[in-house]
Amino acid sequence: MPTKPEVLMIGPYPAWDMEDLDARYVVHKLWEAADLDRLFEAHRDSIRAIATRGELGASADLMKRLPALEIVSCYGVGTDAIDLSHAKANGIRVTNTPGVLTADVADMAVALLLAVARKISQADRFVREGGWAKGSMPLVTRVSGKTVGIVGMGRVGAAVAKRLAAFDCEVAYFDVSGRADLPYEFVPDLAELARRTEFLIVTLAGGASTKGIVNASVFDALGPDGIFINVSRGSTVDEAALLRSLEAKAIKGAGIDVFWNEPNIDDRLKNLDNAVLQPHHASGTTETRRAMGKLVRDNLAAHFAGADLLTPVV
Ligand code: 8YV
Repeated sequence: MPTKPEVLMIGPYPAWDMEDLDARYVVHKLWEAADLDRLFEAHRDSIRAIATRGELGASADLMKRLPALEIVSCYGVGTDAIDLSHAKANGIRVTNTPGVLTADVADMAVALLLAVARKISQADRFVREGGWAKGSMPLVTRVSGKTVGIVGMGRVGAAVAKRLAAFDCEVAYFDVSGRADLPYEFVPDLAELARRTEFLIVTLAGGASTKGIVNASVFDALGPDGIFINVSRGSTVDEAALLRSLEAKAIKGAGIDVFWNEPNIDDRLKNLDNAVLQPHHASGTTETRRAMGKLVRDNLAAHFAGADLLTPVV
């Protein structure tokens, strides 16, 4: 019987994926290893694949410790935490999970916008804590028909735009270039987009080119009636500037799924009554996570069978 390929997992997947991976491969679980040096010493020449997650990635240092590494398969579309140039330079293939999570992430962007504008969390507490019996819920903000700026018109950005167009919103967007295939207005200056729109939704890819791109001047331009939503990566935002704007009510509110220091986020965020927080869970539905896991497993299987990868990045 041929020996099973060895795979290093950086973080766990749901049970249905773990069962399948454990059956097909010798799986080394980084998060369970008591002694990492011993794990690398014992298996450095036999680990041929890494299975990681979007937010966990794979650094060059990690890949360098595995000279037999052939492929990094990422459970997530964002590959900003994977050192792609190191992988490319060393013939290490990389796959991700595009497409299958687009709808859920776009749904979450709209859900967060509605939650912040309509104060869904506060209203829920108002009912549970007896406020309703004493008086009326304060008035909130309409979403339908407003102007929305989307920062990053990729797959997710386009799916958010489509949803908000159905809310009769007027959509404009910022990106490195305009898209001729879409009917929305392209605004090449991010602060200008923020100035012209009431809601700003970030759907950019993470990484060096977008780091801190949403900065203090963008929040100033968004202004006190503005609502900010981020379902991309925490790194795209100057989080200190966001905190200052929310604390000073220089913007109306924010819906945030992604942060700088996940999962140990800045405590100041937890004290804000004008922010709705999510635990990086925009793709976290059973349906999407099943599809993501299958894509990771199918990419690994294709690699070891010598077949074409389904969703190669590098
Ligand atoms: C996941 C993500 O939450 O797709 C991405 O880039 O960050 C998310 O879909 C993550 O990869 C799951 O751990």
